[in-house]
Amino acid sequence: MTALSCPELRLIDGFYDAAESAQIYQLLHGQDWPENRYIVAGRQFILPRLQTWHADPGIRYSYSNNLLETRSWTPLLLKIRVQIEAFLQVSFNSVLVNLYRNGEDYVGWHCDNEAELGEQPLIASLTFGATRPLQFRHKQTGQRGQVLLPSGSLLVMQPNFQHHWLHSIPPEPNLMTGRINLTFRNVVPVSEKIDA
Ligand SMILES: [Mn+2]
Repeated sequence: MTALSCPELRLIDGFYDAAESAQIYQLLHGQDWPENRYIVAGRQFILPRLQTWHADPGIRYSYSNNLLETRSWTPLLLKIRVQIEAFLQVSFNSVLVNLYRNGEDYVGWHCDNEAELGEQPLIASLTFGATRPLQFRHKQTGQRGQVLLPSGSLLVMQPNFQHHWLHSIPPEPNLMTGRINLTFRNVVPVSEKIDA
């Protein structure tokens, strides 16, 4: 199964060209990365990747608040946000930055369906650095597929993708180079949730 047969995924290859992508990777890689050991309910666990979370003032996200401090936008992240918003005609108020340092880093099967993302979460996912496959698995049928995410590509996860599919980035033990992934999200502010 290819991404084209998963109608809830749209891949734009070369959203950034190779030179821009390499520069963005280097700049993001040089940011201050926090420790990836977390204490949850008194137990320590190690996240198999490094993460930072950046959001507009007042935006809270339970996933990140459990693990991560909220950072403000850097000029680079803001510039990319503006470009993605203009291209997709969608607004985002936050971005989760993931660094997969090499093929040992991964993310297990999950879907991004936290309540704060609202009923129709559209997520824009940018890749810089190593090409990794995003695997997906249908929640009901078990149907599986994958899409390769090259450096500079933009993957749009349409809202129903989170409803119907789980996704993962599996480990690749022989891969020595890193991948940085930006996932732009729109988190519904707490006050709007109360009013809704
Ligand atoms: Mn995800």
